[in-house]
Amino acid sequence: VPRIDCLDLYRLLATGRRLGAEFMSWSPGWHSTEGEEAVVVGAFAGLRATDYIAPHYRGAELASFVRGVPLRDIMTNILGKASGFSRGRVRGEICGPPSHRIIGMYTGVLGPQITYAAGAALAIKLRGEDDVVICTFGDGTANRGDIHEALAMSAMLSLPIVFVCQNNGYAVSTRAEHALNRASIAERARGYNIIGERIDGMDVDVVLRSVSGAVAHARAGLGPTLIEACAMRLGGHFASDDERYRDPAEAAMWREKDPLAILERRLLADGRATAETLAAIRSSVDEQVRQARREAESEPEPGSEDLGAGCVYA
Ligand SMILES: Cc1ncc(C[n+]2csc(CCOP(=O)(O)OP(=O)(O)O)c2C)c(N)n1
Ligand SMILES: [Mg+2]
Repeated sequence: VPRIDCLDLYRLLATGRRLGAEFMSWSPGWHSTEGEEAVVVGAFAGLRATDYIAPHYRGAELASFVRGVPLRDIMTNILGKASGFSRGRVRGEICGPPSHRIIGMYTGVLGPQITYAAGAALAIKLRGEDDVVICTFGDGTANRGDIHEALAMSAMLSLPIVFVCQNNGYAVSTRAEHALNRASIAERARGYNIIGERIDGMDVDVVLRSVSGAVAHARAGLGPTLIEACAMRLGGHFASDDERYRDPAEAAMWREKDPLAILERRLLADGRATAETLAAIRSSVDEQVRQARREAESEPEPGSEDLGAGCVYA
């Protein structure tokens, strides 16, 4: 397991939570990562800078932050500013900057990104490098054909890739249990003769440990792993979802296992942090997000020159 300072992990989780709150108030269409921060942080925090990531759209803003993209850049891109790395052309959370080796979705279609990730893993193998690719996707997206194509090819060619299903219990209003016929996604690994593991996605230490093992396996040339990280979408599908399709008691029950609270309780119990230290981290995160928002808001909107010749239209 990579050595990551436990307070740094806490800061990453807290930044994810705070960023989500910021975007929820900004747009009624925002898809919140609340409850799934441990999956995103645990999946991406232990990587080398030269590894590639292809993050699921829900949590992609946090994935960029974990990769070291400055908050201000994440913010300008999501607010659609001309200075954002997509210059306001693509929905800002679904494509991180390629400079940080982030493979985006580039359209709203869920699934194809998984095959882009397998393609990146093939490129690494053909070049004889020892980088790895981590790809995350939702439980709903797991029922697309793309994942099977990517698994089949990655298993056959022993590609250096880790597939992490971010199972948050729902695809919009469809329960994962129902859509998956009460089966486990991790179990599918057996059909491809690769390792499959179903883990607690609310505990960042568990996710980090499991993904690190799979990364070491992939780096050693032993091929892909399929991890199913079980978490819960604590809010609606998007900010304005009235969630009439589920019992409010469900999310309330899962809130007891809030990934921030789990880490917080552990750090306090082990004496690795005091309540004051953690509160100070949360307030510095709060200030950084506010500052990034202020700076991003003052950036200019894209103009027709950002859509003209050489850009979107030839
Ligand atoms: C191919 C495709 N089908 C349908 C949609 C519409 N859609 C957007 S988000 C979403 C839910 C996806 O569920 P899941 O993969 O579990 O991700 P989650 O939203 O739970 O993070 C759907 C169906 C889409 N974007 N792409
Ligand atoms: Mg889902």
